[in-house]
Amino acid sequence: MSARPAPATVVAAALLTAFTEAGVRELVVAPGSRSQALALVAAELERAGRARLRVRLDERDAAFLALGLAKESGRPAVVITTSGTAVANLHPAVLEARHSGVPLIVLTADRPASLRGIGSNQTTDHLGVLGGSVVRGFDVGAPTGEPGEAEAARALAAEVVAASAAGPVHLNVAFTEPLSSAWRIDDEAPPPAGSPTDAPAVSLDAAPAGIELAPGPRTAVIAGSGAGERAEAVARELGAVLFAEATSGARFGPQLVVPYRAVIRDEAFLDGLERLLVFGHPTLSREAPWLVERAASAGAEVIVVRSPGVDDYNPGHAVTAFVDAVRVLGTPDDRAARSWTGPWVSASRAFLATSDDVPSDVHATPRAKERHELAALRTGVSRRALVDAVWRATWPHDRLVVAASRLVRELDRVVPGKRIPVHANRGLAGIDGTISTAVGVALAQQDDLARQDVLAGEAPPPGAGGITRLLVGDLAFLHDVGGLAFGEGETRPRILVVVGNDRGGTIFDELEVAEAGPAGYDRVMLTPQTASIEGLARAYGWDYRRVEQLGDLAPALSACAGPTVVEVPLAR
Ligand SMILES: Cc1ncc(C[n+]2csc(CCOP(=O)(O)OP(=O)(O)O)c2C)c(N)n1
Ligand SMILES: [Mg+2]
Repeated sequence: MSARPAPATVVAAALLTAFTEAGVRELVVAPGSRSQALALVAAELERAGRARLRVRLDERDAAFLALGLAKESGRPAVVITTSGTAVANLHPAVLEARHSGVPLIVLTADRPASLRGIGSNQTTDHLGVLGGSVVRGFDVGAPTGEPGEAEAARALAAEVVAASAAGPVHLNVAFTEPLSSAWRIDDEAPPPAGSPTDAPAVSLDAAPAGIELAPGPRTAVIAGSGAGERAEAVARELGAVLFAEATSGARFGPQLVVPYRAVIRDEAFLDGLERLLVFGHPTLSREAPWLVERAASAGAEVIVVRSPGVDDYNPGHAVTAFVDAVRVLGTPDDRAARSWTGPWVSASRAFLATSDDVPSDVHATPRAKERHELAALRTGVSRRALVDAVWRATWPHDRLVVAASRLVRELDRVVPGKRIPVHANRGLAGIDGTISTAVGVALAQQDDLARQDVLAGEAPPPGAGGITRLLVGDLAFLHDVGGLAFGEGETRPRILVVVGNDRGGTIFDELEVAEAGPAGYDRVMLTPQTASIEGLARAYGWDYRRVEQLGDLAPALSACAGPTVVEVPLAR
């Protein structure tokens, strides 16, 4: 290497240090030659305690890991890759980030423009690959060592971080030989005081100006994925009923109505409804979009509270108003509010009381009850019992991640109110990248670096002592099995990957097509599988537990010393 630093490294250092100064803490690298300057600078930033670095072989996993880190931390996370198909592997996570408004920054290394379109090795149109899926794309020519390149790179990094407030951003940088040179952070000026922790984080739920609403009209609030606690507060302040999906982060409080599907179909409810508010992205029922259309056609006000960066939720184009935020003025009249919400909240309590797995007549005598309970503990685990146990085991300092599966629908149907943080990739509801996303959530939750005090003066994050649980089906588990891999020497978080193994995609069994039972249904829809979940877990160095009896489930879900797969066989 020459004594003069390579222009590639000068620009890589300027970009990445500027990212950290703008609030980025998490860097994820997948290996490659063209991206070496970026990767080596990232390693040096980690060594100096200026960022956390995770390394993943598979770019799809790297990108979903960054997605999970960004979702949980609310800060942009950066994923760094080389050129060619590596960039295409980022696409699923970029799409999910686009449709759920997550600040994901993808930084791809490229050959210079002069080598594109002439059959050069590993060269394609990177901006074209991700172009339709990012909120901004930047294409930067190869650094040549001209004065001012580092300053321009720093300004660009700040622009990229700002743009990521609305969703995924692509920064494509060309590099020519020499592709890197040695670089130590000590060569640079020290970071500005307080940086990077004092830098503004990009907030996923920034509260821009919105409308003011008064209690009075009989109101229902629907909370979809990403709605967050604000939806519950607004429902309470308005004296409204709250229909909160299990992945909304708003499924709690006195206004909550768990069996919301049935209530939405109830004529008495529909006749009474005067105003409907929607927070987040409802995806788990047909009833929510149906209600939007029905309420609007019956003359009710339908207000959607926008989520930054994502398409406005507008089933049947029926929504009457879109707003950025809601502020409630005044307090509801207690009697009027109770007469509106009372019947539905009572119906919810009755539903929860009777929807227990244990039939009520077994409580007849203590002996009978005891016998029944013993028998129940020895029975296999039902889907219902599994989702219930995972929900019960999770507390506010924990995190729950839920995959796209029949299990998330079961969870949404039955679990009671509980104020716990839940994540799910409901932007596009893919079964890809689920393990990687959950590992990202766990790492951000447990934030070891903050506890080691490397980033001076920072208090441990709220979830520091908790466990992340992922509830996932067998096919989604197999789809992202590579997500079980950790980079060498990296932090292994407390994460339980709970696999409901019904040996195929039984979500499709709930469709009309399954009832007809056409020839070939199992082969092409259910897609049966018999892989060894234990073998895969152990191959990646994870602990493994298998739970066959209900009585063993709760203990298996409460203990977690490190990455653990819990397999729960389920009947189809
Ligand atoms: C990337 C992607 N491919 C396909 C689908 C369609 N899909 C939705 S759920 C599912 C099967 C899930 O099976 P499993 O994970 O075993 O969960 P189960 O429904 O059996 O509980 C499939 C293939 C999808 N959502 N995303
Ligand atoms: Mg399955």
